[in-house]
Amino acid sequence: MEHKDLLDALHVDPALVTGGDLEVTSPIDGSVLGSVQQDTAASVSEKVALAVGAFTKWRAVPGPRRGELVRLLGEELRTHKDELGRLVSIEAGKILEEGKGEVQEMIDICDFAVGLSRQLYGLTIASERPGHAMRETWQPLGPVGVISAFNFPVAVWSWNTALALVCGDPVIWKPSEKTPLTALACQALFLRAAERFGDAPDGLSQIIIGAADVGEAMVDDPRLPLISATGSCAMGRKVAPRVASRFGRTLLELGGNNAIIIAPTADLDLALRGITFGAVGTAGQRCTSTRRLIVHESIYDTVIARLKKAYEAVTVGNPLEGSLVGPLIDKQSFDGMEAALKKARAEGGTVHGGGRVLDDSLPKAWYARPAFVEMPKQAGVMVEETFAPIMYVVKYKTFEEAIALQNAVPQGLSSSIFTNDVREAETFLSATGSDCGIANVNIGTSGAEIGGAFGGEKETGGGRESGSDAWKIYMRRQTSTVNYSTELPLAQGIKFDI
Ligand code: UN1
Repeated sequence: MEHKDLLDALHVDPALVTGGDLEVTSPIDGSVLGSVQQDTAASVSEKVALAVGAFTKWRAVPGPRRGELVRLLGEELRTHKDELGRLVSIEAGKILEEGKGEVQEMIDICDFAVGLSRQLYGLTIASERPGHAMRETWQPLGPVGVISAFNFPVAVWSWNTALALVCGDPVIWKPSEKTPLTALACQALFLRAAERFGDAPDGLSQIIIGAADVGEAMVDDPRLPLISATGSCAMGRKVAPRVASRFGRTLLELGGNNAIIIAPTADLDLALRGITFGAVGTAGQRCTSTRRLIVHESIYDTVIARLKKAYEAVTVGNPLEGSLVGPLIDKQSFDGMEAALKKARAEGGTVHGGGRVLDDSLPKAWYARPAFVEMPKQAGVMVEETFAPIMYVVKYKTFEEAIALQNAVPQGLSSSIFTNDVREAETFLSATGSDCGIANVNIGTSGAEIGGAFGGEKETGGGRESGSDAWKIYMRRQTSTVNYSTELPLAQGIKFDI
């Protein structure tokens, strides 16, 4: 299917994807997919006003009824999974299998949110005063601003939107300016769900398109009590203080520099599969991609030999035609990869793989062979996140050293260990183990399910979204004490009689 037919099948109004001032291209071959109209600070302000209006109505709708809208959105996503997955591949360059996987992640969070819509539970708390009842409830927060990145162009919106909607909050979404078409497709599917729902207020879900200036208008708007932003640490470093200065809340999902430890007892067949998916999958462009490998010295040579074989077998090419690795998103990304490999060589690294491919047949696209680099020690380029398929490998002697290496980077998103030693596995997951938001055993660093809270510590930003109790950030907590007695005793036994 051509992208135009896909947009049609996804019910995107053709007028929205032509004649605009932002050209959209496919990383697969550099071809132009359309052009969309960018927002301005003024149009962002109007959209926020509409969202505020929607909030006053939506917050009064019972949670389970709000869940019904999300159930319908999930149905639309199920019906359109193949088309949306394919459009994700065309616009973001990830392989079809992963494009569809991303849509499945959207369906999963919708299912989760529907169940949640009948919970949203608080607490009852023992009061120290006779004839008093104390409770804690969760109330809708207000319109939520969502900023997402090109690499998960649709799933991140759904993680936020499915939860925000059942929590009673409208959403305004600024997708990456590299992937506006998939965003328009999500919005079209949302509008179909809203139509079937019947009485959803206008402006429950809206999109703003544009670059950083448009994002700033949203970030600075005090009518948006929560800004949920996914992207680089550099972006988060700008967004967080701006939102904090107006006492807004942020949910930040920033960079990762994720490591896998390969212990002497590791099942190397499992480990190799976990490493390759984590390091070369999505062309190394997941926030959870495996960027560092910490290997016990006793198995180092075996692991390197097996990695060489695995990397040679990886197919790089058109993501719609069965390759395992698609293109990088753009030239800047490729240049970043080249610069990192150059730096790694200068720091004494031995590079396996890397380099541009398919430039003859696809001169406007940026395909690279994934690379792994044997480093003499963990330093320099290895502690930086390069959003490309590069994995650095170092040796370790003692388990304590492996954990120290794992933790010695500024980011703290995902981590994993391959071991069959229960002491190592449990220590890795303990207070003295991995310092990351995600810590896995005998599974790679990427590809988390939606049921758990997703996010990381340190420069990853500390936010948690998707499963578990991540919904609480989309709500305001209220503590209430009700006096059903005929006295007015004061807490802490204070006497204050007139
Ligand atoms: C991201 O790269 O921004 O755990 C999100 C994973 C996916 C999400 C990645 N479920 O790899």
